[in-house]
Amino acid sequence: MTEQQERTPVNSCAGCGAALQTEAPDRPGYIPAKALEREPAICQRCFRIRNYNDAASVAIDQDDFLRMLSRIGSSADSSFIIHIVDLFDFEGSLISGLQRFVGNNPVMLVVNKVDLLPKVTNFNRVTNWVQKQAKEQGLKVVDIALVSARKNQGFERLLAKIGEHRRGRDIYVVGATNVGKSTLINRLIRDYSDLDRELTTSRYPGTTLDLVHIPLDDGKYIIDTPGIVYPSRLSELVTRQDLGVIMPDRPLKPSVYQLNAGQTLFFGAMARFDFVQGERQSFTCYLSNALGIHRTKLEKADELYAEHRGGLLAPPSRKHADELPPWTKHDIRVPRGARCDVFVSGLGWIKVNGDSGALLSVHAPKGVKVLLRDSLI
Ligand SMILES: Nc1nc2c(ncn2[C@@H]2O[C@H](COP(=O)(O)OP(=O)(O)OP(=O)(O)O)[C@@H](O)[C@H]2O)c(=O)[nH]1
Ligand SMILES: [Mg+2]
Repeated sequence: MTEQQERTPVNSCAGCGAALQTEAPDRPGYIPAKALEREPAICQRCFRIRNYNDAASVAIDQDDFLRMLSRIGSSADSSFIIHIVDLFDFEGSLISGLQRFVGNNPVMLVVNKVDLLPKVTNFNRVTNWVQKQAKEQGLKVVDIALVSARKNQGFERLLAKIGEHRRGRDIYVVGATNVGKSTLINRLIRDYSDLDRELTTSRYPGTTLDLVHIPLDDGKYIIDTPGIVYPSRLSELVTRQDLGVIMPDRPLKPSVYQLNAGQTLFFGAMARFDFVQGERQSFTCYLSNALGIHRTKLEKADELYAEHRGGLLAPPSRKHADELPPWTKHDIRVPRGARCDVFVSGLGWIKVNGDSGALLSVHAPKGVKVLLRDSLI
């Protein structure tokens, strides 16, 4: 048996890594027997995602996956870890405690989806911001790179950095669901190798189901992994249809609201932003362009929500309104002179532009991460 066969079982799907089986169509890895001969063999689910853009979501066992991750860590210094985070959901997609899993193996932080930032963004500032955040989160990284796997931005530098730090090790690509792990590896395969391979990607979280080993020129592997599911990301809680609304697909067009204290913004019926106290100031919303924002008076907000949830205030639609957890209210004090964003994981952020401080209340589905951070832009 060659090393490659040993590591990449021939009986696993080349798109998502699931073990192939011909018995149960509704279980991961199902492939009709006659399709088994195709080379490379991909499961029916991957086939459907690629050709019809539809696929049932499949839950994988997170504990199994976390155990797998910690096995990477137990072999000290034998792997190079690329930790991908989504710039649109930075705090939501960062793996806190990654160090615990990966032991002494070097980690490089790759911040993906930079194409979503407005065209006029100052990227030096963003790089500094990422460095500072990573440090504050206690992440020990050998390097940081900003890229867009979709738009092929930052790849020359990314490759140079990988070349500098990898030193002949296998590369594990890890991250939360939907951050673009498989898209990034596909980009590397397509533009920087002669391999004829393609990993399955989709706009829904939970696409990759098991490890997928892809051979590198030096006999080592780059390994795609399933995403870690964090229920603190709004994007994990909404329906697939609503995900299409809250997840930006093109560069953000921030919208600016001049508010007086006592005014409220509704972001569909996904979240609510109350300006409770402070001088008149402007707030810049960095949210998917497809999500409707509705302004009202704070004193009328409860009533408006009760009456128009799922109608004027949507998504979610009336039919799906009860599938999201009820809102939790987060009281947030923005200090005088601070440059801050109110961040809602999976939804985006609201930049507070005033210097005079503010008292805010943010209502978001229970469990969703809401926090105040240094402003990104
Ligand atoms: N805007 C933008 N979208 C991206 C980028 N990279 C990936 N995506 C999109 O993000 C979604 C998820 O991409 P995947 O590559 O499947 O993500 P993943 O991390 O492998 O996801 P799992 O396998 O579910 O863990 C897809 O809709 C991609 O098109 C990027 O650089 N910019
Ligand atoms: Mg994937």
